[in-house]
Amino acid sequence: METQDKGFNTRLIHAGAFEDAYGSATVPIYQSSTFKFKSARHGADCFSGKSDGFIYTRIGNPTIRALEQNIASLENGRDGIATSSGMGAITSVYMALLGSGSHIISSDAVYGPARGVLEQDFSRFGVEATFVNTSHLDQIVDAIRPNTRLLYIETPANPTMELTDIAACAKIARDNKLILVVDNTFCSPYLQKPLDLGADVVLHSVTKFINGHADIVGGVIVSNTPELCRKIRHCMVYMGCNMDPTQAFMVLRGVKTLAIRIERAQENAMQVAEFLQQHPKVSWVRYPGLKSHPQYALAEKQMAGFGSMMSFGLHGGYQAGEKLMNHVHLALLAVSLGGVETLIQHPASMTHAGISPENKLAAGITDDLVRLSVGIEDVGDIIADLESGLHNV
Ligand code: LCS
Repeated sequence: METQDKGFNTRLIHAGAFEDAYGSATVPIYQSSTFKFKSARHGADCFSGKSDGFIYTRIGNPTIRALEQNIASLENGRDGIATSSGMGAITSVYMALLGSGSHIISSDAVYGPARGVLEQDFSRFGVEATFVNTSHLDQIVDAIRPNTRLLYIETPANPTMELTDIAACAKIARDNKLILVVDNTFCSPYLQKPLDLGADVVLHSVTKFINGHADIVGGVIVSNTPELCRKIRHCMVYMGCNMDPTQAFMVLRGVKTLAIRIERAQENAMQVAEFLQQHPKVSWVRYPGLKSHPQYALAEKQMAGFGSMMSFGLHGGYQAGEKLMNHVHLALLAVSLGGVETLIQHPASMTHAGISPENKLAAGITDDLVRLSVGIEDVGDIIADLESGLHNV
């Protein structure tokens, strides 16, 4: 079905789906590593691009293609590239668009390994990286060098929940011939559409909101620029960062309920944030939906809702946070985020442990910061769990 003129909720269910020989209601799992050519000429045409038939699953597969087209449609993009994980998406983009002697400017608060792989690995191949607080646009402009190629942002940032103005970054990128890449994992296309705001590339860990059920790991990259799609797909295929057909099937299943999951989770999150904000043991709460968030106005401007991620600190610092995490029962003490279940974790010792203590501090990832991904359970139960946990702090 042609879905580009359909609404977002319709596209969640139908975009990318195709009719198979049996009229399957869902896109089947094409669990095949390779595909038979109709003739030697057809095989040659598939390789040269004259025919768009499938060749080999690392290069492309019908189930994976359906997911790529689904997410591309949700992001208002031209093409999608599915990857084995969110990190597979990030490293494919870095590999495709950076090279020896080139420079990337990135948010200092990003998912730990997205920064770590630049500092520890891409640096070995002569890629230079500068990390700044991209919430302050002047810091971006000051960091631009003649060899800067990429501007990479994550908004809201993991785990500080600081926001970066995507449209303003797109203007800086245009004026300076940079490619703007946005990690949209914390929002999903339901809440934020970076390509509409001028970004060149948007990527996701679909492990999180898009799949939403904490049962697979995966990633996706979307762009509107054919040349960028071509370059990134080439690197993804050569590095073997491809998704698996069963993974794609699971994500196609999960994404159908994205809108209703996010609606419920963000309704819960607002109540949880308000509860935490008034609690005497809580020293600060960072949630884009609270007027106390320093960029509340930007959240209202560029996000269609405030999401269900937040971070907060306790007056008792790290020890208090540790006690809280050991005394909650409903919230799972686990990394990852964006699933139907509420998760709590301590970034400084967990997801961002690979970043040096100085860099963590400079990025606002303080030792007292606790991160919460609010799920879709009954909100009264989530709050009661936090309340009893805080009682033990
Ligand atoms: N981007 C963001 C914003 C993330 O939060 C993560 C993972 C990734 C990319 C990488 O995706 P993956 O390879 O795991 O699919 N974030 C995690 C987190 O905060 N806790 O555990 C994983």
